[in-house]
Amino acid sequence: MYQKQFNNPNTKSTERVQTSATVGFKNGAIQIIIWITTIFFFTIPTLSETLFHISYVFGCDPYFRFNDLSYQWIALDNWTYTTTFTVPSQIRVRKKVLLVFDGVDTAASISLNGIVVGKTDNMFRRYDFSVRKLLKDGENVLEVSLLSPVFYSSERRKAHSSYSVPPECPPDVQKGECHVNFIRKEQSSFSWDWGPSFPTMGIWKDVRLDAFDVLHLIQLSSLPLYSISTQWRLQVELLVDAVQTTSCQVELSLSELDSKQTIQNLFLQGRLKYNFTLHINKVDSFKIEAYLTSFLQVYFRTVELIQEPVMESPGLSFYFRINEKSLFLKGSNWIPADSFQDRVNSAVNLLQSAVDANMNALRVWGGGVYEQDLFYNLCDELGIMVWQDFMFACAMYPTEDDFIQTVREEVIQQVQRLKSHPSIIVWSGNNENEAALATNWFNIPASQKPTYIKDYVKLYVNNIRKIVQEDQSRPFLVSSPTNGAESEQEGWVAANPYDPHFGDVHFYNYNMDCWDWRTFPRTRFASEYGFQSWPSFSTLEPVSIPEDWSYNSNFTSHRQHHESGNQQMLQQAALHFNLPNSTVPLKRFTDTLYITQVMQAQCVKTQTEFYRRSRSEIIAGKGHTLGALYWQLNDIWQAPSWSSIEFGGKWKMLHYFAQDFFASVLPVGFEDDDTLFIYAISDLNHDLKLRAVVNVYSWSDLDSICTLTSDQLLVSGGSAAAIFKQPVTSLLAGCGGCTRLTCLLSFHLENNHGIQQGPTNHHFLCSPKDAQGLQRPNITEDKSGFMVILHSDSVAPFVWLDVGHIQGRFSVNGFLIVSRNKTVHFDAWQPTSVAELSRSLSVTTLMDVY
Ligand code: BMA
Repeated sequence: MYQKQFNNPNTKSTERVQTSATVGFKNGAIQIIIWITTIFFFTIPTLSETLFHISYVFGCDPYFRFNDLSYQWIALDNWTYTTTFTVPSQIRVRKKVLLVFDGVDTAASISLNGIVVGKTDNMFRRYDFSVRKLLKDGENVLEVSLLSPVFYSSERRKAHSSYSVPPECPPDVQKGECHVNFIRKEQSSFSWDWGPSFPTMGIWKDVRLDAFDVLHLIQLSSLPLYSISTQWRLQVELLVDAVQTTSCQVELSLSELDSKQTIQNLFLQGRLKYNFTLHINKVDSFKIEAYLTSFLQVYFRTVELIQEPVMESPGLSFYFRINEKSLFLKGSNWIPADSFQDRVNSAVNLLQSAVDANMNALRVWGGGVYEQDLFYNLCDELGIMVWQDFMFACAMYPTEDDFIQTVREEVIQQVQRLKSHPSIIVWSGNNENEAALATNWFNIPASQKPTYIKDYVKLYVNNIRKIVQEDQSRPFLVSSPTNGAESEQEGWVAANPYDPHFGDVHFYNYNMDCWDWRTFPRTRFASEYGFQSWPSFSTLEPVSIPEDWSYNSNFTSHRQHHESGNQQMLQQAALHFNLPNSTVPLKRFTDTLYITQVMQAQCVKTQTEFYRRSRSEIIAGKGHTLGALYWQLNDIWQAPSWSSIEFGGKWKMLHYFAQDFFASVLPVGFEDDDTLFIYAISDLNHDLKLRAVVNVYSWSDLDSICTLTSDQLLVSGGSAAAIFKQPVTSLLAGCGGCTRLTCLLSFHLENNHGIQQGPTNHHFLCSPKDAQGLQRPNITEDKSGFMVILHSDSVAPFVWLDVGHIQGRFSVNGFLIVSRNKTVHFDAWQPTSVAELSRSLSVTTLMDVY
């Protein structure tokens, strides 16, 4: 048993005299006023530390080299956090005093002045304990005794003797801990296929005393609801703790919209929820608008998940209609931004990076945490739609009473906390658990399957779904992937939850050739797909030493948590690229990191473009794709993974590619039976008249050999249409001696004034490794301000600019050069200088790695 003692510096009480909450719309505010007595709160700040800070005490970054193994022992022991504090008299004289923990990670016994006040077993719940009688004059001692989460989980597993709840342990390659499904804690904290095992223990959110005499407002939430008959109404929910039964006046008003209501309400003694409805006279616009006030914002928007028969296709559609407009969801999947939640400060940067890559949606994946309020506030403001999973992933779960009870409380609290956020457009019960059952990941004998289905339905349908359905403002899906309405028909576990005719699909295949779009399923909604890559050297360097810097080092295989992942990346890359072969070991290593990023960017681009061009058509009964969320946006540490952003925020090549492949207007080129097609895709609200312009280049020359232009086409807003079609042989024949091996295509869309719409795209007619005439370009740089002008004397694919450790991003990167000059800007996220940037700048092109 280890004791950790904190001193108690400068604790102070803060008086919260405000007992009214104000919410707003546009330039005004809705007010919810309850006339009650003063509330006091008192923070106990020194407990807000997580256990793994101990590794810093030992002087080492837990992410350094093999420290995840070196520090394994920390989570195998029990720990006690102790603090002392004195309580101001205005707190102690109140009729009720609550000791509030916004988040304890995870299994703990809490005592105040030697008396146990309660226990915790769920990281995702807020806990409070009535402690007025236990508080003393002078020094109070608060103790939080944490059980090893590894030990706790294994004890729970042993107690569940009747049948196993798989998986028992993660695969060996993940070097993780067992039975994480028995503890209500971030599931990836026991290791994942992209993350280390750091089963944290500690107090990960605030601790305080809340003191009051009559009423305490614990949670305020509001939901704007729309129906044709009643139009808009605002459902306001107050979770109130009343010391005694009290009658109070509650005033709801929205002056701008001329809506006001005053209610005399009886608040019964105890903790109860009260619902009020404010009828709104008129909302002029469906536009999401925010007005920040002290407690809550109100936004008006509607969400529908459309699952209805589709012409010429078996199955049902699956797409989101927001404010009566069908939207293509473009984005990625969010995982925890750090193993140590209390040091996450990158949300702003990561979410801004998502928006900068033209994403409009993120899925908060079910093996992590319900994110902090700031995350959802930012999503509201930045216009990122959130697919919110509940925190269950890739496993079966127990359903004993106490487990169900703690999950119920977790779901009630999280829905109350999060439902006011318009950014959340759908709740989803779990990650891949329907698929795990249906396709028998865990080799459950057929005779036992009904038991697991019964448990599945009990947890996600009869409990979670029932609670969440009180929120009528957004849909609930039981799992992801799921067949949605069809899964329900089949008793909640469909025979094939990956059926492309229904719901959403997760798809991974590392053995196929990712340049061949025929290998991708033409789904209604692709909520996960992806390929791994390595982060850049500047990200790995701080957590490694020179002996680690080769693709075959112990470090390189240690950081890879996905079986055969490092080989798969090279195999995929080798299909189209020569693999790095430098005799200088460090260069060979950094070139290999680069080539994995090239491969990943190109693979995810091909797949995403396939989904986007499938939005308006049905081919062989499949299509009408209206969602592409690739796996995964961010990283939890410095390691190979499917992410497009490295730990620390640096954009991989994929993220730069996403800027283009998620652009609102986009030309996509592909071949079908040796015919080149170009599709014009538009996510805009209005129609465009477009033509495609195709430039044919030789790999050996910067001057275009010939230019082809399509007829003009009316492209409706929110559609994808073929705009150009020509057999490759006739195209090349008409273009002076070109062959598949000597030429490549670059193309863009233009409006009727000849103005380019959307980015320029390209299509390779062969693999770059077979290209004839591709030369090592001579690239020189002119730097002025934070701008680089590249001068090239030949065609150069995958040109990569890197400024090492300097935080920031380029305007474009990983691009194809088919012009003599290319200007690139650098957006610095930290103070830097032209001199520093110039010193750090390196330029790599595909030919440099051969
Ligand atoms: C998906 C996710 C994660 C995983 C990823 C890559 O299925 O839900 O569990 O990290 O695949 O394997």
